Amino acid sequence: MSTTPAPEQPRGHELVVVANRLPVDSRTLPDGATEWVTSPGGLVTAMESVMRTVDSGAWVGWAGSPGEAPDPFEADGMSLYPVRLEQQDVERYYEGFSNGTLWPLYHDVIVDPVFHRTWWDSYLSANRRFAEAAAPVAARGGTIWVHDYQLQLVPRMIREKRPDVRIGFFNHIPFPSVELFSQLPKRNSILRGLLGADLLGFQRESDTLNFVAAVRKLLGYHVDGTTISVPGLGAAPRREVEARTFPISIDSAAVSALTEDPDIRARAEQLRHDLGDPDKVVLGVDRLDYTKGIRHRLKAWGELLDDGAIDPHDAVMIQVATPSRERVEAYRQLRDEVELTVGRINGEHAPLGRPAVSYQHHSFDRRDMTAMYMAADVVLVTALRDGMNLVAKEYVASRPDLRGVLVLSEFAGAADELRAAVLVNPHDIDELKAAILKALAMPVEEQEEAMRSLRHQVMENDVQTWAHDFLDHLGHVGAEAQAAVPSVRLRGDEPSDPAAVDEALRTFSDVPRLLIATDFDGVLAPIVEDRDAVQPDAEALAALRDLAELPGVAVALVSGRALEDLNGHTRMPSSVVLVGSHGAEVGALPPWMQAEVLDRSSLSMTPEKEELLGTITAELRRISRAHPGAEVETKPTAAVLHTRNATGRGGHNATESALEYATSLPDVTVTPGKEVVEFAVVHTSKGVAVDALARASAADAWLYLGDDVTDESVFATAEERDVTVKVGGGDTAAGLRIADTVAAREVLQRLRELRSEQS
Ligand code: ADQ
Repeated sequence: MSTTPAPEQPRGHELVVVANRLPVDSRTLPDGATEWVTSPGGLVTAMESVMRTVDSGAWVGWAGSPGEAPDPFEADGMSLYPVRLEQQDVERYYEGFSNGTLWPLYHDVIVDPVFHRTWWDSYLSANRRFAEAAAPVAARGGTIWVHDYQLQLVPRMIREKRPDVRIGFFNHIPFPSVELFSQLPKRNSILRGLLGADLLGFQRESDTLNFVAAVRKLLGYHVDGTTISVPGLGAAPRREVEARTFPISIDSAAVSALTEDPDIRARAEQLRHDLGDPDKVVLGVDRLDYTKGIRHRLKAWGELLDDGAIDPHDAVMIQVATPSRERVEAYRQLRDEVELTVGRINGEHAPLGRPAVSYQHHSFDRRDMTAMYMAADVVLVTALRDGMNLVAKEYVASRPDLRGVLVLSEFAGAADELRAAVLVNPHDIDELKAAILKALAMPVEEQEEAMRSLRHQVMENDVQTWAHDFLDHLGHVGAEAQAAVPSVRLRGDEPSDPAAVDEALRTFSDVPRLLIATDFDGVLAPIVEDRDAVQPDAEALAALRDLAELPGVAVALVSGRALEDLNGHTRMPSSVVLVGSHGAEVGALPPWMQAEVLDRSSLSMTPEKEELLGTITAELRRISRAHPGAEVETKPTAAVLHTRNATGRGGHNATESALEYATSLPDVTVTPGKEVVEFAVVHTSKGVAVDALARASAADAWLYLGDDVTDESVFATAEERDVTVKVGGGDTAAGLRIADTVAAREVLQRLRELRSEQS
């Protein structure tokens, strides 16, 4: 394959695929040089077709050998960006957490999942490396498509770096029921990681529904059908994420076309001959994986021979078992068992000079695979659990002659579409035996009828349609998500026309039930260098106190400060609600407010969160020591790095280090503000808090005054009747702008005046 170094992509790639493996393998030539060979998986074929429709496509993944990664290079019209994995990552991230923990758990614990905390650490850091490789190479507004269970944290990690791109995720394996998924350590981090995507694709409807149920039960997010409402990260607004079923397929036309090749036809005939020209050839093709039900299949075959229901002179079974994950213990054991069973069956039943089971533990090229499918009278797909199972579809595509019978496990995703197959429960060995006998005895007309229906399904729905459907859909939901991000309504520093402000206040104060909420620093008190020396505007506070006494008016102070700190500086009466730590701490509510509306569950601290907070605080302290003047504030649910007093570029560098550190923390809400970065271990924002307060006070409309980026999360949730006021300059989603704290005081006094006139 010809490869060249990747050319610079100054504008980035329109479509970026991220998968554990790059679609190439390296091969060492006799002279010691290496060359890249395309590995012809289904995903590669699918992507080739979509990559042709975009100007510039890229693929990010591991090149297959541990240690230093090769430089990016160009192959088959695609830019490939290798990700570095050390030997330890291969052991912990790939063989460990991906294939020792997630794989068995997601396949209904056919074998016991194993978990080690070091595996999780490695999964986290490897996912970060994939995200870091993918984020910078996508074009502005481009699309990033992340694949499979090894990379479930990547969507969120990319979103934090690139809120402008559309992110899709496809899960190739099943998604387990919520009861099983709940066993997974770090389950919520995985869900949050996935929810960084705009669109999540699953193989079967049941997978989609399982995922949505897990989100609802474990994260408590609001769900409408399979659309999930995800609270914004930090200052970001709430987002809608869609989960949807996209059954994967194969390059059906290409497989079907191979059957016309005279050489492949000849191979198929030769194969039957080499097996001793039996009446029937039965075929199984699988990666040697415990999910594929190879043991069950061999047991059924062995018993049929033991019973005398099958004569080994008439029927031969070929079992192709591709080597897989041989360093994982469960796979080593499986190989031993399968090989022992094959040996026993052959020892007891094979006629002289030919096998009862022909066992092939190696790879074949596409042409040989097609020859095998053409030679097989029956293909057995007996998976105990399988995302889709492409072998089932490949067999169907290889039979334009309409001959042959597919025996298909109902636990394979393919069973949802391939209803005309002989469907079985492979756990029931008697049922499996009966299905094999039925398939072997099926009359030709019946075979043709079933195969015609199966082919209709497989030829119409190929992998190209699958990829295009997914990307089309991502285009739609991504566009909606981007439209939902509030566009900036006001730019620059110019305050709004005072008449317009007054008009808005008049209309607002006519509404029966009001919530008046405001930020503290920068609105009720000028920003000062020493946070403890803050001087609130006494008259503004007085106006708020008075407003809180008026009928139909609820008043709240919403601040990034810790609740206790906020209380200390404002000394508000109990009629005013205090909200601290960006919504994570809510003070006492007046008796008439509906406390149950405020979802306190997300606010509760667990021992796990306490520990996490301790780790974060220690790391932020380390960063602040390295940058003199930077300080760390601790709150009950958050740690905050303040850089206002750092010297020189120290503030900038400390912030950069903190944000870099943040990418390793998927279970933390990171909120950058003015010379401050907050790490909260409970997930909320000022917007979430104001929304909840408005509901708790049954307000018909609310007004909010804020000056900081963290206040944008409130502005973003405003509806038509709500009034949003930005204090000071800068782009904002607020509808009105006033100059400073003096103007803020005037707004509150004017509201008091207007509302008092009514009562
Ligand atoms: P896999 O578990 O790898 O994929 P599967 O869908 O059966 O399973 O695909 C296996 C592929 O490997 C087929 O294309 C098959 O032809 C090929 N293959 C098997 N043995 C071979 C051999 N010895 N030589 C050459 N080729 C061989 C995961 C999920 C599946 C899901 C796919 C795609 O576990 O459920 O269908 O991803 O999403």
